[in-house]
Amino acid sequence: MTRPRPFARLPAWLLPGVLVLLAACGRQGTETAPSPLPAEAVVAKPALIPAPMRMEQREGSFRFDAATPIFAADAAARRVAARFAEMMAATNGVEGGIRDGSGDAREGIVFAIDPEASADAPEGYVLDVTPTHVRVAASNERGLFYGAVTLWQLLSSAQGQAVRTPALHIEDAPRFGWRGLMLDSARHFQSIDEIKQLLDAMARHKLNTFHWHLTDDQGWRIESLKYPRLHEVGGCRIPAGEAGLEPRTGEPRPYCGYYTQDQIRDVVAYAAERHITVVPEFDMPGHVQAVVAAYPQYGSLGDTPPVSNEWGVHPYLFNVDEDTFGFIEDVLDEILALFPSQYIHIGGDEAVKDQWQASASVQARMRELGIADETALQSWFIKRIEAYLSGKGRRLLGWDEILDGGIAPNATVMSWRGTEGGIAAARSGHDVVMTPGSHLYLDFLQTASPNEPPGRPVQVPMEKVYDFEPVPDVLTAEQGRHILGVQANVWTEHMRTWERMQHAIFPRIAALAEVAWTPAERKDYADFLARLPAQLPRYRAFGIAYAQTPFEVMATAEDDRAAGTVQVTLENALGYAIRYTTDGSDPDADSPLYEAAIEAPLPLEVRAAAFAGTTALGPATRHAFDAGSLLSRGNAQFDTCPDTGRLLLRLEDDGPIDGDRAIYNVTIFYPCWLWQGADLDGIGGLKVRLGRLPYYFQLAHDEPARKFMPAETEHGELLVQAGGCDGDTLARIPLPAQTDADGFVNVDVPLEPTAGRSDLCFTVTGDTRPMMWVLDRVDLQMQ
Ligand code: TNX
Repeated sequence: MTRPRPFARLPAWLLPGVLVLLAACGRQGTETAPSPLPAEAVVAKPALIPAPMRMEQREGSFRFDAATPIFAADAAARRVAARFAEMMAATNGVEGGIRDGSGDAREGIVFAIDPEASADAPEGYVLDVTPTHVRVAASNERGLFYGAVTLWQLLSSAQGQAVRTPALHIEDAPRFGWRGLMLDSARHFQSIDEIKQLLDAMARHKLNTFHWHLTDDQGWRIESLKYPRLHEVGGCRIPAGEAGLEPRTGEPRPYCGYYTQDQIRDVVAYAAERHITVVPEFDMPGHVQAVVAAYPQYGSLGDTPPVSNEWGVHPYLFNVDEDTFGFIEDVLDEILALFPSQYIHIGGDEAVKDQWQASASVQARMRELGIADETALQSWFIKRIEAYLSGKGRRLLGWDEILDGGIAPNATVMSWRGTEGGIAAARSGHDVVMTPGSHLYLDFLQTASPNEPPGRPVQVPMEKVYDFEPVPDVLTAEQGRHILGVQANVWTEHMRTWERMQHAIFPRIAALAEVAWTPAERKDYADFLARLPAQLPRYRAFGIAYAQTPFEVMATAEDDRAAGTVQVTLENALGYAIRYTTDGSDPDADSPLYEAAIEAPLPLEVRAAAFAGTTALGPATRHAFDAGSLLSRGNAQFDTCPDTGRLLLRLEDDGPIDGDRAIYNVTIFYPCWLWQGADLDGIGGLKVRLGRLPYYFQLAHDEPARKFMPAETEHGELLVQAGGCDGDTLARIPLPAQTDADGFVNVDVPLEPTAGRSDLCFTVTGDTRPMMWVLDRVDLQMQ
């Protein structure tokens, strides 16, 4: 059975060039229906991600096509064979026929459960490709599935309905037992279909743990039969600003979502079929504002907050009354019934203790218990939950703050504030999952491209993910065995859509997979980059909208307006070769390779694309420069000012409800933008466009670091300084109460004629709460 090739309708740049298409026509081995063999795609080099533990190339090659029989002797092998056939159908358009058959067939492909095959590696497998047949064997279904993924990757290293692959022998097993991905479904909510797509993709990267962050200040996402207000009230928030209002009526427009218990069971079963364990998280004692909104009696101060529509560290904490523990245990019972995983994540992070300090009853209880301070109280709280979970035969997992004040006896630590917490836990004999924000937080953006979506612009590029070493060398071998593995986290504050989540996850998940699976001594970043291009058509075949920014070409320009020339520097974030044109055509494999900055008279149009061999890795980017374009800058082209605090965010406008929203880089502690070396020769004024955002952040103890200049007029002024942010004031222009209907205001800034270059600094005076002005663009106006 064959299907049309899924790539047939895609533009030429999407077609992979790593393969060689041989027009090898011949005769099929049946006498009655002679028909030409289809063209054969040849795998020049297997592109396997993650790289296997051991791989040896052998003599000869094996041909796979629609006529290749696939044998499976038992139910487990048949399930694996069916997944293999599904993957081949998606990527190569061939759905081989599965037959009942013994594990010793000498033709076609055999999937075999063989107790001898990988006895000492619970997730391992052995794969043999010979010129006549392929055998995939493992001692259990899980290992066999990973063998099937490898074989599929081998055959989809080239594309076509007939593939010839080199003979080889692979012995493989993962480095770590915990190969995780966390998805935050509280800040933004995903459909069950999207979650399933993610689980499918995880399995194809040999990841085996899905940590599901289901509760937070901004939303409770688990249906509770005993406490329905959790999902009914806690499942909805009114988004900040315009996004939370019906445009026509001005009525509140809630953002809601929760998973029914049936849906959760479905997800858990779906994951299990793909050899993935779902680990739920019920975050406590902090990150519970949505719970307190639904059941204020379990909060510390007795007030009823709304479900939060802000990001950051919130003050709401559970109180420590017996009733509250009764409530938590009831909810945990519901969670335990839904999730069979050994581990249950109870959060424990970012619980600032202000409310416990302010609560008379919490303080009284602390004294009664003889607990010295709030840190010790949190430790007591977590220990109590740990005892409860242990009593139910489960293991407690928490963020590294569960070390503070003394860790519970059997707790496992997820180290997110760097690796220090993990090191401390391993030294004291506790198990650890490494998930440091610096390397494995996928809410941090991956390139410096202006085309990145909203997120955190402190970058976590591919190489940083790839280079993460989960077992710190300060640990002894014995302590190192406590590192169960690694996990990347997808926090979704800035990911309103599934498209954005996919952008964050793919292709960095490929680097994560290799960190989690491949032995340290087999890791090689250059080799990984050589294998990555073959992964992209696989993503496309499954409809995955991976990030394009790592494969695009970015340009920066230095102009000489007087001479009428420009110098353009091109860069690809992953360092792939760049080909470009300056004649307005799209570059192809014959276009010049970029080697040094392009210097040319204005106007200039550069089109460029990154290439792996002869294959363009994405659409060409177009960069046009003329006398006018050099006078303008959009938000993403500005630098951040000195002394603005550490938190740079790339934020989306709060409106419009439908359609594209503007995106702004903002240093939220002190919004300020710098145009370094602006050429002011002959400039008589500036046109400045500002947008406006609701200030929706909770900074907890960092709040005092927020600063702004006093306003002299009611709505603040746009302040423009020359010579940097301590320089002379060029203009101070009062701003209106509101933006125009399009969400922006345009401000004309007259300037005294000056000469030469200067660093222009843009700020707005006045409090950033409740609304914050943000710079959208600046145009220099000729005199
Ligand atoms: C910190 S990581 C958090 C999350 C945020 C994340 C944003 C952790 C345990 N807590 O609540 O979403 O930073 O990067």
